[in-house]
Amino acid sequence: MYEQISHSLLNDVLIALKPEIKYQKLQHFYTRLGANFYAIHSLFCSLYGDRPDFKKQMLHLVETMARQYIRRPAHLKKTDLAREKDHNWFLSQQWVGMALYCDGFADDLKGVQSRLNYLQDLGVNLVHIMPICDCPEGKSDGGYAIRDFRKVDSRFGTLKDLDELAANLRKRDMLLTLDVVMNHTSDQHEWAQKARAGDKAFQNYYFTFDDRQTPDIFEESMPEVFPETAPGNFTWDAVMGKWVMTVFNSYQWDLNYRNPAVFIEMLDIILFWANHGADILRLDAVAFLWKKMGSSCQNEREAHQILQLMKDCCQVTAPGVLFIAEAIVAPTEIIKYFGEDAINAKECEIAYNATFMALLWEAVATKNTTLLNIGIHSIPEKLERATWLNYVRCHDDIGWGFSDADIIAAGYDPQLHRRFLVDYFTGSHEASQAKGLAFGKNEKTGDARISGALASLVSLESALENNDAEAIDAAIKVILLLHSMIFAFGGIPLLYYGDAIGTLNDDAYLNDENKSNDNRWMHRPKMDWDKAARRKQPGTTEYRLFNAIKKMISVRKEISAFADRNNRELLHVDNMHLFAFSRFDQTISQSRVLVIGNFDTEPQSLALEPMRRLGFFQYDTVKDLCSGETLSLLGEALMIPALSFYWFQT
Ligand code: OTU
Repeated sequence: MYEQISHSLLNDVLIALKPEIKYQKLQHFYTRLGANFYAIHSLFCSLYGDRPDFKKQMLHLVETMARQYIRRPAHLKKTDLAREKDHNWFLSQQWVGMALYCDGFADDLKGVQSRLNYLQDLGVNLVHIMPICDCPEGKSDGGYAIRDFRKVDSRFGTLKDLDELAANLRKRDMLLTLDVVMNHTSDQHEWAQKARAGDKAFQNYYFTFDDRQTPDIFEESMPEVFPETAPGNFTWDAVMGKWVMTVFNSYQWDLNYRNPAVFIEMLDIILFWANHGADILRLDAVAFLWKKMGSSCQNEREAHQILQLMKDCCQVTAPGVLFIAEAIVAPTEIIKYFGEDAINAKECEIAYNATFMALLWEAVATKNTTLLNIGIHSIPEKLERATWLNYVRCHDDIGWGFSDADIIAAGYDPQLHRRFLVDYFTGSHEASQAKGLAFGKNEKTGDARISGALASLVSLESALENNDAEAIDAAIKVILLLHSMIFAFGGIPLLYYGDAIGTLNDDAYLNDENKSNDNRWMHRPKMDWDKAARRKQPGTTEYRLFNAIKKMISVRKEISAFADRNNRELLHVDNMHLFAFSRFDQTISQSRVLVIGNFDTEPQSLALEPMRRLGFFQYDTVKDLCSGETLSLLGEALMIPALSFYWFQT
């Protein structure tokens, strides 16, 4: 496209702006609009250019950005300017996150505010509050079936409570992350209600069909997300007399991004939450944004264009705000959600590192790191101004999202190996005391994922039941080992609430008819604050976990090599139980950290000579940053204790 077309369109749009926008002083807005307009226009044109009302939609888009810019509070505009100057601010090792349910963690938003000291005690300075928007009671999918995108659910409080919490977080230099559920709405959302009542304009917000003809074609190539509880991807709505696309639960209607009105509405919602103080927005289920017959309806090119366009538009109004891509897809696909390049096609600055998460769990089950090593190599290089969200557990199930080719390269049969993992974490394998449950079992494909709390999956629950001190020790070690990996790997570590005190599976969901058929609720507990208080009592499990994690966090924050500047080197060591990589800071010589984890239940040896050849271990001793321990390097090998890790300063 010629820039001239873009320039002349921009002029037309600016002339046509409503007087209440036109006569405001919006210097920074116009600078950014000018800088981003070529990209915005190109993307908008590629998605919606064939519509007769394209120009009108373009004007509507610019007005939406301008209105939200006018509403953007002055202090957030100041932050925008500061972050534009220091645009890599989020790559710093200072950031450590936690995801939590507002009600599970502390009843409501006011409660969360009263518990911020707990987070600060641990060292957490980025809080992801799980969805807080208004949802129908019951059919809420844990907040991901939204009835009103601009209203805080009354169970959690009010928008004013959120504003107060955001202000309080800012005073503490903590970041706020909120969800925007872009892919679907609740069937109780006003748009769905209007569609149901026969309003054609709103039926066009969704994918609605009179008969099964088109749905049947879609079904041929679309996988099922919740095969047990919500089989198929379409639901018959008797009132509307139509089929509607529902990829997730039957009460979650997929939004139709072929309609520019949907894009503009969602942009407005994104900017609404940006203006309420969210520093980071987690964009849910982004892989699903574009539906195309004959495809899996995931990771489509247009889904990426929608995200690029969202990013460009958000940068005009609220450039300090970051996006997290929640795309739990294959490694080669996840990477694309950062964007294809930093100038023309940037998307989300942050993405869930689902591959690393799944590989870590695989290493726990097999007690070796063959697949972990292979799988990590399969993650392509990311853009410079992009970072991972590294996590061990989250509110969802664990899916075995590594590639079959990698499983084969590791010497396993893909189907059997995936089955082994499910057996291992559900405790049906003889070598396992894990207490997870299979989730999303697909009878057709034989696939299954895993639900369960971290502590229960690493057998802390069974160990406590059996009062087995050795097994308790081992479980604690695994929890710490897993955290040592996400803190050191590169990216923002995201803890899951409850994990730092060893919270176990919670069965309460079984007594709630709205939750009992979704076992992900077993790891969405009500925080036990008496248990949390035991973190202060030496000798308790809570004390051991909390203080070790707290220590790791504080060490991480001091080591600039842990900032994510594509400064990781994966190391091949000749021991299939060890996982090793180094992190370095190019700006400071001698600043290199060697990270080693032993996933086996026996001590494992690391041969020193090959490491020396790589430039490590040049002296007779080496210091572990976390424990402060100094180890002798006089032998030929270094023993790495069972289920342990080191962060060596070399
Ligand atoms: C996301 O999930 C959320 O994290 C889930 O809690 C929601 O149920 C879902 O979207 C629908 O809003 O879409 O891109 O259990 O890993 O559904 C991946 C499967 C998603 C989840 C998957 C995920």
